[in-house]
Amino acid sequence: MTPPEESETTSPLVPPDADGLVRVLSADGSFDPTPAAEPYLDLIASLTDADLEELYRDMAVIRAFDVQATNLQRQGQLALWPPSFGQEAAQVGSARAARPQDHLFPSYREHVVTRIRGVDPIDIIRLMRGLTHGGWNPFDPKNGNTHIYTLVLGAQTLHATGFGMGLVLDGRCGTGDPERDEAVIVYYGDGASSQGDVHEAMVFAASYRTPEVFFLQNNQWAISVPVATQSPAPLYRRGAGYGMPSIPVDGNDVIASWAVTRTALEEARAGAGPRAIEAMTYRMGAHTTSDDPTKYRTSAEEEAWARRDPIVRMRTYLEGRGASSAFFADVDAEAAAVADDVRVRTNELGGLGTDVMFDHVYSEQHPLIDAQKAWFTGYEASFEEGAS
Ligand SMILES: Cc1ncc(C[n+]2csc(CCOP(=O)(O)OP(=O)(O)O)c2C)c(N)n1
Ligand SMILES: [Mg+2]
Repeated sequence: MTPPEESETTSPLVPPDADGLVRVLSADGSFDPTPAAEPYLDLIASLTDADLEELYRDMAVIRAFDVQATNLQRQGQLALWPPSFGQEAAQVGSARAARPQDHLFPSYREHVVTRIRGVDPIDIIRLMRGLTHGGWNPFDPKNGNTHIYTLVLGAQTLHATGFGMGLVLDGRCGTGDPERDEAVIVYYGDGASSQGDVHEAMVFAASYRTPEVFFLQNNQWAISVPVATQSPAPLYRRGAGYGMPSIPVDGNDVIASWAVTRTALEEARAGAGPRAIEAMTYRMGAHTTSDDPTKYRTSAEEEAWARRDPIVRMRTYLEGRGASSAFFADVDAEAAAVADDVRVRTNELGGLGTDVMFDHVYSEQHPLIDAQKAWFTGYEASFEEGAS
């Protein structure tokens, strides 16, 4: 059977464009701004060739890392891997829009967001190998104010709002100095948008006017639940109910994602209160390496979204602007080097001492944890040579 014909925006496999969608790059890589993109065009014009090439490089490199990490999980090196495959433009655009003094609260698949801010990708690998509870220290200057991954859906929106309230109360935003004022960006998914935590976070953000951007990556799926089940109304409209400007953006367009987030962060930082962004994207891979998406979605849908691949789109655009083949070769070489480096360093990680996993559960010693630690130590010892 031949796949059904589909138009650019009305395929049943790809939701129709949201009202007011901001997009500048069409799926075919041509520069074709939507009417809602008009207010952002001057800002976009300020991007140099080097800036645009950096956005592409970020996306291409993290995809190679993501594929490598998926392979490492398949080879038994990691317990789990949540791929970022397909969501690179939403993540790169939004993270590159932040200023150094801003604070980022990821969910669990924002691999390129953390890398852009300075987190060593091996720290995510260590987390997914079960070697650490947290992964990295958000307050270590090399980690660029990047808070740790949060697997409890939506909880990070409360952390971000609390942090934003602190910024307000400490006078660290809204002073009128964009070099000094700080903002917060928090990442969450379409499934997480149904969590009470997200709504509580929005209530407090709105009433305290936190300098905060709620960045929703609508990747169309919450494991096997399609986004239509989360809400009969488009998710970006929810922010308006809390009195926040809410902007739908094509999350597979890295330039639009950058411009919309840059603007929202600048406004929030300046004291205008929180903003919501819904980035329309697609999870091109499995939810995690424990998931089999063929059980709940069609290959026709995956193929329709593959034609909107954010990296291919940007590459076509850059080629049209005259980017050299030497540039693309250099990116490919860097991507391969980063992926190789992660493999080498993963192989050097080794296992976990039996003590470590129990040491930081509570700040003080705890009898239940002591009992679990003793049991686990005995269990591990039962595998040793000579154990009966
Ligand atoms: C509070 C809570 N409930 C359920 C889960 C199990 N769970 C993990 S990921 C997930 C789906 C999340 O979907 P979405 O928010 O759209 O993010 P995505 O994985 O698509 O990036 C669920 C239900 C969880 N981690 N936390
Ligand atoms: Mg989702």
